Amino acid sequence: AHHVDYLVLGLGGMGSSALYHLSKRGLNVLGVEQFGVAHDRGSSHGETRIIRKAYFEHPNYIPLLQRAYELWHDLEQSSGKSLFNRCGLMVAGPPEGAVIRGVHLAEELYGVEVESVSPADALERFPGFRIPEGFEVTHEPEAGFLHVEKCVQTHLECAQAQGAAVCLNEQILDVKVSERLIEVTTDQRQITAASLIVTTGPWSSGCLSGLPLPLEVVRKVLLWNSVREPVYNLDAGRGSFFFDMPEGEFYGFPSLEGASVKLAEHAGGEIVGDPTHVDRSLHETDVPRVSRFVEEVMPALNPHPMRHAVCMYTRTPDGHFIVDRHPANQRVVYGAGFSGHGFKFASVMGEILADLATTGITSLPIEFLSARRFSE
Ligand code: PYC
Repeated sequence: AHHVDYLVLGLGGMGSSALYHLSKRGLNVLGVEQFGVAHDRGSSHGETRIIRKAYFEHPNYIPLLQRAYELWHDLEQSSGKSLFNRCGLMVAGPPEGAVIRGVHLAEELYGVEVESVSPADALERFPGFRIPEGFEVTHEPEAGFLHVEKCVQTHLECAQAQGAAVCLNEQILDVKVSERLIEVTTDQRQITAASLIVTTGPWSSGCLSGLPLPLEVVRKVLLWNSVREPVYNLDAGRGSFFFDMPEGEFYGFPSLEGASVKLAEHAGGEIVGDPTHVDRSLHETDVPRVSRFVEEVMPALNPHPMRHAVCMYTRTPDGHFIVDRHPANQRVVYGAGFSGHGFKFASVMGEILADLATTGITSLPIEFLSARRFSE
């Protein structure tokens, strides 16, 4: 069998970053990916991902976001690539809703910069949006979006320049973990490793079958709707947006090219049995909820999509990530269940996984992401 010191399985958002951080430390590391670089078969594709610090999901994420921001910046500096667009994020919802309250909690606890926007100012600052009556509007100027594929590609290119080995189009058939052995069988060979990092997204349960992780994979559809009036353009200063509507949570991005706006619903999604064979066609039922949101809130958009992409969320029961070590072998670490809000953390997750794999601990506060919470 081929032997390596560190083996990373899955080179999407999290794995490409883990490979980057391990190779940056001068370690002997190999990454194996079943598809290509920055492919569209998992959970790290579709042009854009929101990045923000006013983290309404839970304030425990904010220290990780502060580090994630630093690391995205470092990666931009060292690669010379522009990855993070600080176009800002508008959040709108009922003042007593969990989203708006969570935004203000982040402001109070961590001093995250958040502006309150009056209804009159919202009309002027966010043309093309019809804010529902009684909603509160906030704007986070340091938020924005990441160019998702470019982030993955840059982590991988830099990792390779630092000496990491990358094998693409190699399928994982079996992962054996015991106290004494880490052995991975692919469709091409056997690999033994002193340490293993599993970042296989929707394929995590398959790769960590000895560990019953409470993960559910869902099919998520991203839509691009054509623009009727040019009021959503990034180059005119427009930003990302997130709406906490009575019907659900809807989010989207400024128009990058002027012709369309990408948007989607955050909740819901059909359960995926086999992530390799998720249905990538557009179903009739994929459209109406987002169309109704567009008709109500974004009248300058066509309510019918001109293009779509299918992505997957890997959800945990509480919507929080799982980052931990394998109970049978502490040199096996994993990050899973990013539940549709993980990509912005990819930079810091790579660092955390590299810390855990090399020393067993990290100075970043991740206790709240431990798998123990499901057995306690
Ligand atoms: O993580 O900001 C986020 C997000 C919004 C919608 C889906 N994910």
